[in-house]
Amino acid sequence: MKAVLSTLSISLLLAVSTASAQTTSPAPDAAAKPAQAMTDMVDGEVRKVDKDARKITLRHAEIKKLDMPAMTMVFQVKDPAMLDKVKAGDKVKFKAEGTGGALTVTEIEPAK
Ligand SMILES: [Cu+2]
Repeated sequence: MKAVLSTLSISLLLAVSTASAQTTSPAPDAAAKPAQAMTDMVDGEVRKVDKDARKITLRHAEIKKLDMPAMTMVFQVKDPAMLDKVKAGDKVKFKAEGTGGALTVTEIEPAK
């Protein structure tokens, strides 16, 4: 995991120095940011919502950030109000964070 992080940092540094070397206007840098944010959102489908337990079961695509293959699993949610926006069967995009073995959904939105 540490090696992966260092490689990522190096890639980022390289990307930044390459970008500044080529900079003729600030436009390319601004365009790169939304694309980066998009890669954080994971495709999923809601299987089950459990408001009382603040849990949601999601069938999700690969989560590269967390080194996790596609699967169906239970997540906790950061805010139970998030569960009012989705229901079983919905296609969603979400963000998850790992904290000591338990994964928490920090953002979720219906997929178009
Ligand atoms: Cu998983």
